[in-house]
Amino acid sequence: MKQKSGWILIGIFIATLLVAAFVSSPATAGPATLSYANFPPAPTFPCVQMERWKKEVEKRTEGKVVINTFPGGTLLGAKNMMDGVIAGQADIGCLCMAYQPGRFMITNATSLPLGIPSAKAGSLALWELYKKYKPKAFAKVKVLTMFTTAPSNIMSKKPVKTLADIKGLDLRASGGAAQILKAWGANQVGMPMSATPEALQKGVVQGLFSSLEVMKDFKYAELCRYVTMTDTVIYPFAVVMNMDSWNSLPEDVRKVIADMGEEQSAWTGTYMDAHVKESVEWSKKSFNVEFTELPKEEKAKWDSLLSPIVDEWIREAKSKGFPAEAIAEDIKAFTCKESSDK
Ligand code: DTR
Repeated sequence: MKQKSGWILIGIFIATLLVAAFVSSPATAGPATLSYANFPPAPTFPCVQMERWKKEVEKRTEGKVVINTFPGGTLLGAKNMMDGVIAGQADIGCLCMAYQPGRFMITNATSLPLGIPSAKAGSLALWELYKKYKPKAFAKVKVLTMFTTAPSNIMSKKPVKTLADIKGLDLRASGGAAQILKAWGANQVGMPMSATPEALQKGVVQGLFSSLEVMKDFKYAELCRYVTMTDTVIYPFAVVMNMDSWNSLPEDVRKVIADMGEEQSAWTGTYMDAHVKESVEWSKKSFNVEFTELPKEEKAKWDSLLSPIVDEWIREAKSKGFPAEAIAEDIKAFTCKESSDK
């Protein structure tokens, strides 16, 4: 009898060891699988950069990670991206920070009219800004990369050549860009990019204010036959990861991913700048879209309406306790450096 219970105890001991070994070594359980949510449709630039990142991470981690991508808001939408990732509804999410202006005060300052000339310069300046200030808004997530669009221009169903033409015109924009439209006298209508095709189709808006790659990617050229070049303001994006998901990854995988932050930012900016050029050519060729450069005098009038925006932001950000002047100066300095260096 004694011998039998001894064997039972040994059996329980071995079984416990086996279970413990299985639970504590996820490496033997196969690759880590991560979900990556995005809000716009697959052919658009936030998703193109997502697929490039997925491919590179899977390659560089040699099969230790598998990333399942969810474009088109199939897992999380434009406005619940950040909170969805924090809550663990997706491991990774790509968000346009401009859609939540008050939430990301520091990084959204890049969408002030500060003269960012390209997506590449904007992306790298934004990444530097993030690294310098490490904003509290991101304390609950691991930030994987940040990037910006190319500067925004007006795409519309009717020609806009003067301030009189834009007065009262229903145009769609979000965040910092929204303020700019208001300053020019447009009737600004706020909504994420993912809601814009329907609004244009139904005539809720007569155009939009964004980077020009959307003329091709969303086929807006079909409806908006006029573009007014303002080259004003960029929209900032972030890619964030759930903190528990991040902490559960093996050290070497985390290193590969962390080391890709700046590279992915530059890659996306470069892709965006080239794709805007392609989209402009495509729009001219396919739909005979008319592009208007504002004459110098007219442009000066438009620019002068924007000058109070930065001062107003500085006042507001300061009242909330942010080092507002330093942030604005840093954005200008980082942009200058990135425009001349790279
Ligand atoms: N300009 C911003 C962001 C943006 C630009 N291109 C795309 C494509 C897909 C989603 C968002 C964006 C905007 O107008 O929302």
